[in-house]
This record gives sequence, structure tokens and C-alpha cells, in this order.
Amino acid sequence: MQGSQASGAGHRLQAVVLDVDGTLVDSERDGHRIAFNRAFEEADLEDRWGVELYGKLLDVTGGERRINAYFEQQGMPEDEREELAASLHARKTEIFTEMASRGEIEPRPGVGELLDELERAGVRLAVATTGSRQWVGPLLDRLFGLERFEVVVTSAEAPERKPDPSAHQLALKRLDLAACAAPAVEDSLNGLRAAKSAGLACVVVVNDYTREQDFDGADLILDGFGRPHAAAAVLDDPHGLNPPGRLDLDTLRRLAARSAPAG
Ligand code: XBP
Ligand code: MG
Repeated sequence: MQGSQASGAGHRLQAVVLDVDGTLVDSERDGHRIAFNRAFEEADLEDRWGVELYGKLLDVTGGERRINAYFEQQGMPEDEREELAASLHARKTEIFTEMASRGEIEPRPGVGELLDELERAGVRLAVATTGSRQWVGPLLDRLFGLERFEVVVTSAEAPERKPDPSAHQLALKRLDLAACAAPAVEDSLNGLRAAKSAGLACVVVVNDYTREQDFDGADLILDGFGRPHAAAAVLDDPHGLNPPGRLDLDTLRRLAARSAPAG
């Protein structure tokens, strides 16, 4: 019975709760952004989100909320922009799902190796994302095999988007684990805040959109997952975890061990 795991056994790594956008996959600049722009074009709108503007818009999590916030900045009345955001986001979701199924969205380098290593060690894999279920399932399936993820929490199950902790809380609940047994991996400040508010330790693996963010409270910050001949740089290592140029099983084990309650 797994119920006992939630109360004790936090001394060892049992699962990892992974973010999708920007973490498992490089999906924002050349994925979601392109899909938003195609949806605008199809709707005969002149708006286009450039690379830099999109980086600022990423502060608002959730695609529909992001469109809504953008049109609010443009001065559009609320009822009009809510309807427009809903229809544009529905079309954007179809476009992005097609892009994912055509193989246009790539895993971040080193992710495949990390997942293989965790799986070989019996560490359970979970996903906590603010993205939409329609594309998350097909994308994970194509790139990694959906069956490898025991728990997948998307915005369908946790509608309050990050930095709200509900996606991580639900992932823990479904894993039936205490937070100390399941660190998170995130790429952004919103993701870090969500994970930490839910009580998870959190490794941040930055990308070009997030590297300048202030990751106060992160348990480890790397500039990539790292691979045998392409070491990741350690940007901050407040607990002295000493990763060997990549995010690996032993580093996550050391993190879980130090997160465990005393006694
Ligand atoms: C991801 C998001 C998502 C994606 C777009 O945040 O905020 O909105 O940008 O996906 P995180 P949808 O990585 O912190 O989970 O359009 O499906 O929302
Ligand atoms: Mg992310």
C-alpha cells in the first residue's frame, strides 16, 4: 500500500516532477510562439509576436491568459478580448498539436539520457505543466513514450496556472508521495515559485528566455541538462550538490536526501 509513503520514507528519491515547456522541450520561441502567430494570421489579425515580445509575454502563464493579457495591453474591452482569446487559443492549440505530431518540437539536449537513467533506477516520472492536455499527451508520447510518465497534470486538471502550486500539489497527491521524495525540475521563475509553494525542492535548468530571471530559493541552477561531451554550467549550487556537468540521478538523490525531514 502506497499510503505509508506519504508519511515517511522521504529520505530517498522516489519520483521527479518535471515541467514540459522550456524544460523537457524547447517549445516556446519556435513552437508556441509560431502557433500563436499562425492563429492570428488565420483570423486576419495583424498582430504578430516577435521573439523579444514573446519573452515578456511569457510572464503570463497559460496560452489563453497570455492572449487575453496582450489584448488588454492593447486596450481591447474585456468581453471582446475574452471571446477572442478563447477562439484564438482553441485554434492555436490545434496548430501546435499538429506541429508536435509532425516532430517540429524537440527535447532539450540531455533530457532523454536523464529520463533513461531515472527510469533504470526505478525513480517514478511525473509531469506538472500549465500547458493544455490536447497537445501535452501527443508530444510526450512522440518524444519519450507517454506510458513512462506515471502522472501527467496539465491545465485541464489544475486550471490555476503556475506560479499557483496546484499542479505540483496534484502531482504529489497522485504519486502519493511526500514533497521531500519528489523534487521538481523547472525552467522559469513561475515554475520555481509553483514548485516551492507546494513544498518541493526545485532544480532550475535555464534557457534563453529565462536565464536572466532571479531564481531566489532554487536548490540548484544549471544552464542545461548536460551531456557527456557538453557539460552544463552550474549557475548556482547553494547546497553544494556538485553535479558532474549534468543533471544526473545522484545529484537528485543528494537533493532528496537533504530535503528529508530530520529524524
Ligand atoms: C507553460 C505555459 C503554457 C505554454 C503554452 O508554462 O505557460 O501556456 O506557453 O501552452 P510552464 P498553452 O512551462 O510553466 O508550465 O497554450 O497550451 O497554454
Ligand atoms: Mg516551463
